[in-house]
Amino acid sequence: MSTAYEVNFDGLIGPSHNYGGMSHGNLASSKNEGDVSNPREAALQGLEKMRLLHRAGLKQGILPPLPRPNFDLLASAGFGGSDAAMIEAAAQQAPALLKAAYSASAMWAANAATVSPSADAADGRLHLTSANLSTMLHRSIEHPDTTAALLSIFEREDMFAVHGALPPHADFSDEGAANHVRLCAEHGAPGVELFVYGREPGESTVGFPARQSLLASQSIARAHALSHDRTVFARQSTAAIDAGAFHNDVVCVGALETLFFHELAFEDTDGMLEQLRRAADGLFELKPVMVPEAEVPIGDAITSYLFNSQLLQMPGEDRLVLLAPLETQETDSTRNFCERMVAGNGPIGRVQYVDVRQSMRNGGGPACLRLRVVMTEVELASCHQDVLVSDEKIDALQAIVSETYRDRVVSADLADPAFADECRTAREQLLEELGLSSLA
Ligand code: SUG
Repeated sequence: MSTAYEVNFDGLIGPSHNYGGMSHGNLASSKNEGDVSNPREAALQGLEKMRLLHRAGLKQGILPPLPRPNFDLLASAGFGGSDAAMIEAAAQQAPALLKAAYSASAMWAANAATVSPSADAADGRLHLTSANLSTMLHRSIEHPDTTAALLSIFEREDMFAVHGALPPHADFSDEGAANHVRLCAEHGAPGVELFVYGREPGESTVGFPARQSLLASQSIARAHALSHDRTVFARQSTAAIDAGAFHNDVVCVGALETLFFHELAFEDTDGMLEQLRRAADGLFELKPVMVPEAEVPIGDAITSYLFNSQLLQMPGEDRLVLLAPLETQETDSTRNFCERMVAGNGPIGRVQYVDVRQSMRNGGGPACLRLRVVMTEVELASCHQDVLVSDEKIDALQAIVSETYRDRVVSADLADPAFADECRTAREQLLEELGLSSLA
């Protein structure tokens, strides 16, 4: 087995970050609709989180912001002429569409793709499938640009297989790694992949939308050449979705042998754990950590984002570290739970809090902001190097953000063609720093 690292690729928050209220079923997005956003602060917070993990000795990468506004969406809706003419007409005739075209939602890189490391794939390649994100209009426009970015970063076809998104139909609806957990003894060893879905093909649901379909999860497992015996499909509970867990990663996170989840996360918890144990047989012993509803009500889990934390193996620490949002510290039940948990002798030994409030107010915690890519040393050395983080790279990106991003955006700003120019200029500078100018 070759040495492998879990590399976190975080989405660099784009200059058009705003509170659009566009994600039905995502309580934070609905609650903060129309509030003033601060894209500069958002991007700086995200970059500080990357710096923290880099300094802790972890491998950290960056995914670039996508071009916004997305003029293809406006053109699909019949708007034409110059960029300024399209924006002005859309602002008048279809403001909701203009908002979708401007969304910076690609920052939530956990939704960019589903990733299977080469240790799990029969063909020995690292597989990435871009998510179609077909449930929400503003997110469904991400995947062509996401695929292009992934192809630029993971170029070598002998090592990496980048798959385009699944068909844009509800039966195939796919939200990427937010509904996928990989467990293993160590990153480079073969693992078990858990796919969590909320809906079967053809099934209609009431209440909040179930964004991940079983067919999508099964299709990805096949395309990634995963072993049938090491793959588990489990259903997300309707109670969790209706409480606001629009993705499984709002109520569950896993790393190495540990699965940390809320009591109400799964439709059949015992069945899911039994399947996982069987799939892990001979590889590792599963360490489940279930948080009871009686200790942390699901409503608190969702507003505090206890589970939308990064569960990390930090160099030099025996037990795992939970990198949680500040909101988890500010919520009594989750803070108390964390204190009890680390005082015990379970697999999670420390909780560290980070400020990602700008993202949180749209329903994105620390875990939403990153896509985990387990890479061998050779794979890491063979991907596009300019997206890998160093302190100097963070400094350079923060300088661009400080200079080119606004510190205040409201929906009326989207109607101003000058804002589109600013967004383009900022992105071009960031792309240059990331050696990805070909994506401009
Ligand atoms: O898809 N919010 C995102 C949040 C995604 C969080 N990702 C994970 N849990 N992995 C979503 O609902 C809100 C955008 C707005 O309303 O402006 C939004 O898209």
